[in-house]
Formats: sequence, structure tokens, C-alpha cells
Amino acid sequence: MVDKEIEKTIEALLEERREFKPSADFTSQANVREAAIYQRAADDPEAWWESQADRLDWFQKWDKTFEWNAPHHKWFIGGKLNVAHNCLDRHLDSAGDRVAYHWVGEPGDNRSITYSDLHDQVCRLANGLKELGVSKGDRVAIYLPMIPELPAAMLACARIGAAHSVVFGGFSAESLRDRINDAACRVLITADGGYRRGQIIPLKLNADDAVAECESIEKVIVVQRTLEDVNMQEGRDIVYQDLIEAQSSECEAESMDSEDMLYILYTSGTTGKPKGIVHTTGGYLTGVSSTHHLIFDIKPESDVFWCAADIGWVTGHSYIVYGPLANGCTSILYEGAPDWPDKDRWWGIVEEYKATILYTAPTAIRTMMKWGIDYPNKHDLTSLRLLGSVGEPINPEAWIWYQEFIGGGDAPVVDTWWQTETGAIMISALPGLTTLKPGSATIAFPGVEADVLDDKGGLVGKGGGGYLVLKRPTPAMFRTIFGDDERYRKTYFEKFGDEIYFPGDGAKLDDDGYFWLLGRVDDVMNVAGHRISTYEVESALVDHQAVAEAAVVGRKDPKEGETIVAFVTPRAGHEGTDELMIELRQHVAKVIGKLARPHAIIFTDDLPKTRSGKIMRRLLRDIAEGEKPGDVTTLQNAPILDEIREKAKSLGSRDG
Ligand code: 7RM
Repeated sequence: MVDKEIEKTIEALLEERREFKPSADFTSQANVREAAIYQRAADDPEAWWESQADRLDWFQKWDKTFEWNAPHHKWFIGGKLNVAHNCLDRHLDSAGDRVAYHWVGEPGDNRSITYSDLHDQVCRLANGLKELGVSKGDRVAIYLPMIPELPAAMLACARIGAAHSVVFGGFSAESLRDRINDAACRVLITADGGYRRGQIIPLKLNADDAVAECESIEKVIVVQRTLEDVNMQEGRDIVYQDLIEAQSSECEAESMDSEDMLYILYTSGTTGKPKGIVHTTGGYLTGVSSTHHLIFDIKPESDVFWCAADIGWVTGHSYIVYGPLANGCTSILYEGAPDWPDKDRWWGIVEEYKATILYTAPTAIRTMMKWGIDYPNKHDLTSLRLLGSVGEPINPEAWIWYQEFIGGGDAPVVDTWWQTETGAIMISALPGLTTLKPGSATIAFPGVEADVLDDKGGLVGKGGGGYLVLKRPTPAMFRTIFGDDERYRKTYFEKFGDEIYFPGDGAKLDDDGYFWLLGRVDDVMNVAGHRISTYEVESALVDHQAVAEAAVVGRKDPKEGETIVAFVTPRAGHEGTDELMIELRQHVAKVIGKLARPHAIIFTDDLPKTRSGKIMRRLLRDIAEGEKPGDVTTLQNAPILDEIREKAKSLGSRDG
């Protein structure tokens, strides 16, 4: 009964929300204006994806579009192409002088690199790699800061047909070592160091520690970024600049099979060793080029696109490197932290380079909300015409704030749902067509068949909630887990069978068939026999004007099953007082129902997050249970944990 009540109030919460139709101005210039695109793609998905593959330059056309031996699938079979050729060479005639990247270093240095500059550098490095013995089919590890050499290194690998494995520069020596060993990489491309909040991250030091335990590594290429003195091992280590200066700037692009591996990217789930997600060539580039063009409404001649993620994550692979370059677009590449030297750094960059599209994560938006509007208000942000969100569900308040204070009230906000595994965006609005609902990722991209199932695999239908699934493969989807195909099947295809991909997320469908993402299904609490998703309670908390960010976990309770513990960051100008605590409990009771009221609320300046900004509820659960937090290797802001643990002592141990 109470479950029904909760359902009802959540529905009420969703229903009262505003909707935003695309403006006539936006639609009149949009890349997609005809809703018929959806029907066309649904009627013949293969033909639709073929039309998108035609966006690329193929050395040889494919013989067969799609082959599905569930859970495996292949795309554009027999087709030959090269990713670096598609991202660089084919633009040179018409757009060689166009800027590929406006690069902004954290200390204030900057460089604008044109497509021909990048082509030159990529060819030289590709020749350098060949000279070091790297050839088609080899793996190359890349451990670099956000500098132009990072996309150059990825493209150099693609040019010669070696797969890259980019390891985020914030990862430790151990993480780097494990990833290198899993893929048996032959070469590592790293740097002396990188800048973060004015400090130098000692990348080469970490790399040396890692490589000491990596038998496969033969050579280490070192970019000189910080010019610190670093150890250079005779015979193994080579300075990047020395290597490329000695090479020719001509290098033929290897003809690759559509299904050849382009890269491996490791993703750490909540448990177990990181999974090496394998992406291939033709399908992947088709997916990222198509989604980037249609969802971000890209006009390559005039747009300045800024995806503010790190290239070490899939968001950076697909929407800083491969999508934008395949589309010949100008991007911003920023090396450092959003609050260095001050909290308006991003807005200064938007103003200076007249960014037209910004793509970032809810966690960043909520952090900006916490810092207050004085920072964006200091700058002219009128160049922004479209905003994007990715990485977590975006709560309606953050959505509205983003549109209002960053987008000037009229920029559409596209909330894009996808994963490392899907390679490209799967659920999102098309900004010239779709009516937006703050908090909903809206509907599946053309050619994507998404749905929501119940525990037994039945359709929940409009108005229902359950498990998000993808019912047919799309070209940019990963092909397997590197070296562990059994785990591929087990992780993603056990729940609903070989033909239905289960991404691990919960979702609801509203009456218009819009998707409302509810976070990972493991983040569901059981309160007195009722299933409540942590996200729903968090969403109610951040709905309160004093709250910037909230994370909710269940704490085992002998009576209730679980009780709800909330970790809450107040917004600028608000204090975590007892009065606020009472108010927030009442607020949740009002918005969702009494049952969802947090049993305890702990105020904290920040929440533990992964290095890509996702809240680590697992660690908060440990703390709430009075246990020592588990594996913290992927944690971005470790010191906050001790602070939160100290504050959580009042919860006592479970028996106390
Ligand atoms: C791109 C990326 C994937 C997980 C995914 C979700 C969550 C991502 C959204 C989202 C709600 C969104 N890749 N997620 N985007 N949840 N709305 N728009 O983030 O592999 O690092 O993470 O992120 O849980 O399964 S990822």
C-alpha cells in the first residue's frame, strides 16, 4: 500500500515539472527538423545505420551491414577504413586551417592547433611508433594529462592500426600497471608530469613504478610538459619531441577492417577487477560521428564545442576526440581544474573562446551551484547555444539552474544517457525536435531500441519502472571484454538472455514514453519491505533550496531492513544546522512520503566521488554501517572520507 503511495507522489513530482518545447529559432537552424527520422530508423534500423556510416570515408565499402550471433554482433563487415584518416586527412583540403583544438593549459599557457598541425604531429608520431617496432594489432598504453599530445597519441595509434589503452592521468601506478599487464601493451606514452590545482602530478614517477612490473613494455615515450627533472632509463625511455622531430610528416593510414579493434578502455564496476571494454573501428566511428552531429547540432564551420570531461573516460574518447574530429569540428581542450586559480575558470574559457556548446556532468553543475552564481555572472556566456549533461541522472533543479544561469534561459539542455560499453549516446533529446523535461533523458536515439522491463523480463509499459534494456545492438556498442568473453556474457546478457543487453541501470517510463533514469540497480534500498531508489530520495533532497548535493544509502537495521542515511552538502550561504535537518526530513516526507524520510542526515562539504565525478555510495554505505570504507583506489577526493567518518560517528555501530 505504502509502495503505491510512494509511486503516486513520485509521479506527482514528475508530472508537475515544466516542459520545454524547442524554440522556433533553434528548430529552424537545427540539423534534424523532421520527426520522421525516428520512424525511418525504426522501420529499417540497418538502412538507418548505413546512412550514418556514409558520413565516413571508406577505403572499401562493406559487403554486409550487420551480423548478429547474440550476444555478439558485427557491423559493416568487409568494410575498410582508417579512423585517423577520417578524423584528419579528409578535412585537410577544405578545413586544414580550421582549429581542431583550442588548448588551455592550467597555468595559463595556451595553443590553438589546426587540423593540419594535428595531422602533421600524428603522422610523425605514427612513424615514430613504427620505428619503435609497434605494428598493426599491438597495444599501446597512454598515460597523459589533458594536453594536445593525448589526442595526437590516440590518433597515431589508430593511424597504424595499433589499439590504444588510455589510462586516466589521475590513476595510481598500480592501476596503470594492472591495465598495461591486462592488455600486454608494448609501448607506454606518458609525460614528465601534469598540472592539477597548481600542483604537479608526477606521471613519470608513477609510470616508472608501474613499468617496473610490466614485462610487456619495451619503450616509454615521455612528453615534456612540466619540464621537471625525471628519470630517463637508457635504452627504454625516449623524449617525445626528439622522437617526432626525426620523423617524416607523411605516413600512410593503415587500411583497417571495420571490426578491427580501435581501443580498450577499462571501466571499474563496483566490484572485481576493471573490465577492458573493447571498441572497434567502423561501427564506433559511425556511432560517435552520428550522435555528435545530431544531438549537439554541430555546425563545423562555426561551432566551438567544449566537452569538459577528461579524455581518460569514454566521454572524452567519444566527444573530445573521435566524434568532434570525425565531424571536422573545433573543440576546447582544458588541462586543469574548474576552480584554479578561481572558481570562474570555466566561464573565463567559455568567454574567451566563445564556446557555443558545453557538455559536462551533473556533479560539476551541482558544484557550480554550490559555488553560487557570482562566478558565471562575471563572464559573458552569451555564445552558448546548447548545453549537454552526462554521467549521472541530472536532478530537475540542476537542469533548470544550468539552463538559466549558464544557458541564459534559452539554450536547450540535452541530458544524454550512455555508458563506456555503448560507446556513443543511446538516450537523448534531439534539440530541434524533442520537448525537454528537466530530469528526463527523454527518448532513445534513432536506431536505438531501449525499453524498461520488470524482473521477469516483461514490459513495464508507460508509467512503469524497472530495468533499462537495449533490445538490439547498435554499431558503437562494445564487442567484448578484452581477454574475458565469458565475463561479457555473464555481466550483460545473463539477466534477460543473449539478445537483450542489460546496462545495470534502473529507469521509469512516463506517460509519453520518456525515460527517467534512476541510477544503478544496486543502489536500491529496502525500507520496511519497500524498494526505494537512492536517487529518488536524493532528488527530493536537492529539490530543497538549501541543498547543493546529496547522496543517500541504506543502513542495515534489524527492524526496518534498512534505514535511510543521507549525506548532504548545503549550498553557498546555508549551514548544516539541526533546523535544516528537521526541515529536510519534512521536505522528503512531503515530496515522496514518510517512509522515504532519512533516518539520519550528515552534513558535509563534499561527497566521495570517482575520478569521473560519480558519487561512490558504496563507501558511504560502509561508513553508515560503521565499517572501514572498502576499496578507495578510484576515489578522487580521499580526504573527505575521514571527515565524513568523523561526523558519522554519531550514528554509532549497528549494535550500539
Ligand atoms: C558516459 C558515462 C555509465 C553509467 C550509466 C549510468 C550513468 C550516464 C547518465 C547516467 C543517468 C544520464 N559512461 N549515466 N549518463 N545516468 N542519466 N544521462 O558516464 O561508463 O562512465 O558510466 O553512468 O548509471 O550506466 S560510464
